[in-house]
Amino acid sequence: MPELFKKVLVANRGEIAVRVLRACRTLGIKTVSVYSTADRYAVHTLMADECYEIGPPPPLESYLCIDKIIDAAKKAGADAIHPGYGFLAENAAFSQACIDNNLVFIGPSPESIQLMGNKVESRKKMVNAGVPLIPGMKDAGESIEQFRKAADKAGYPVLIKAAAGGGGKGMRVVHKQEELETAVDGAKREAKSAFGDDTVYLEKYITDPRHIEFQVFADSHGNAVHVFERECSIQRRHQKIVEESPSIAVTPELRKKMGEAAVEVVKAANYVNAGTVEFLLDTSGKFYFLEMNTRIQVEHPITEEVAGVDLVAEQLRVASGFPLSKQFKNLSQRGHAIEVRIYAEDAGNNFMPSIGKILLYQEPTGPGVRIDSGVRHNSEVGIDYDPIMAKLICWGEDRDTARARMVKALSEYKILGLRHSIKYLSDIVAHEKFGSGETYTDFIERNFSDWSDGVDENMEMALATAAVANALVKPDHVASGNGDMGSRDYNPWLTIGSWRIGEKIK
Ligand code: MV4
Repeated sequence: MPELFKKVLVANRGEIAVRVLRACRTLGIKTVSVYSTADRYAVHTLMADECYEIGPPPPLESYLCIDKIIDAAKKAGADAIHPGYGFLAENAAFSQACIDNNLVFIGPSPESIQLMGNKVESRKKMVNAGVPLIPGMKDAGESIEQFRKAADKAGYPVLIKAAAGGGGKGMRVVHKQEELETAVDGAKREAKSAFGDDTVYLEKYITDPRHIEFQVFADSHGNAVHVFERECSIQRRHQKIVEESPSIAVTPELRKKMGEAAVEVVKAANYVNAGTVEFLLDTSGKFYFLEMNTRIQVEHPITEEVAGVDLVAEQLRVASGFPLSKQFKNLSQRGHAIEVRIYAEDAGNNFMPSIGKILLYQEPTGPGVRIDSGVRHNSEVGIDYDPIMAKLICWGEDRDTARARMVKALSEYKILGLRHSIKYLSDIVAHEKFGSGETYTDFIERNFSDWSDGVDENMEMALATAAVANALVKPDHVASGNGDMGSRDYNPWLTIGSWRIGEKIK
């Protein structure tokens, strides 16, 4: 009989580190965090039972430094390392280094990570497994003649992609033959500089697709399941903005077919632990394997809410050697969940990162409202890392209830001291086209390319002044007509609406 880990090191920071630390606590596992000097007082640092400094703020000198993290794990006597997402999560060398040092990497094998990191190799593997692929090259392209032939066969438009790619880097759309050679050369150059590998290949370009991904899970005893889909079509420059589950484009029949294909991918890759199989769904309802992400993802909570499972706790159990727990063998979907990512950035000004100290931090709550956050009152948001502060996840019996809860929760979410994306997110979720489910990958470009928050700096200053004045008013001096507020703490943040303090008046 396997035994749960006694102590786990979390090789990450921010909201995902906090999420993993929570799961460890739920299972009674002792926790170790690592932190850069910029994160000395971060939530994840202070929350663990033990913490180890691993270097200066730049990721290459701390959160990406394999040796320092392995050293910390050994010093602490940890049994296993959870990599979260980003940083070293999909680094085969890190997964291998854990094995070499007698530590369990909470994730798949180095071989699975490597296979899925190479899009040409993973395509080859999936052809053999009978998983539907986007029409295109069976191998990396060598000569321009090969690209011409493949493009003619697939039919224009086509897409040039980097084998080492993913996340959109090194992609070029080609509409006619005359543009092909330039696009191949450009894609090669970009791939070389982004990944140190200039291997590129060609696929038919799917127009107006939806991005549908399946959560998958496999144990080390040969069991593999899917935990339904997430629709992540609402993106901006390959950054997801809103995710939901279930997808309104997926019927029960399609779910069955796509889910079976996702499980085939898992089996063909000898995959163990949590993963995500991405598909494109075209306008005619055909689906194609896109890639597999070999990590727990940012948007995993919507799956947890709809399926009623704890994916991170299951990662810990499965990595300890347990078979999939019984709730994973009898899964069903209930209701609808939506997630938005709360970033420290200025959505009204080209999404410039916004740095500084959080002066006031107030999270919403209520039925169906969940927040996974990595910050609190007085947290510093710096320039060294991805500026995600938190995720807000709303669940409801149906999509409209989840949406209404999201809009309400966003209106109660108060973060002062930095620019943030709350109003932008609220406008998206409340948008008529979002309501009707026209959520294709060009949703943002189509409907939000000229979005502005409509807040003028003078008005903001006036509102800030009014809020301070209001905060100084004693409850029994509040104007009548508001019910029996006299007996409560008067809190102006609840009703003041979506204003914030920006850089200019800090
Ligand atoms: C595609 C595609 C259309 N046709 N492949 C973007 C990120 C990378 N993982 C794959 N991507 C795409 N691959 C073919 N053959 C369109 C995209 C794409 C996209 C995919 C999912 C979500 C948002 C997207 C936004 C632009 C392009």
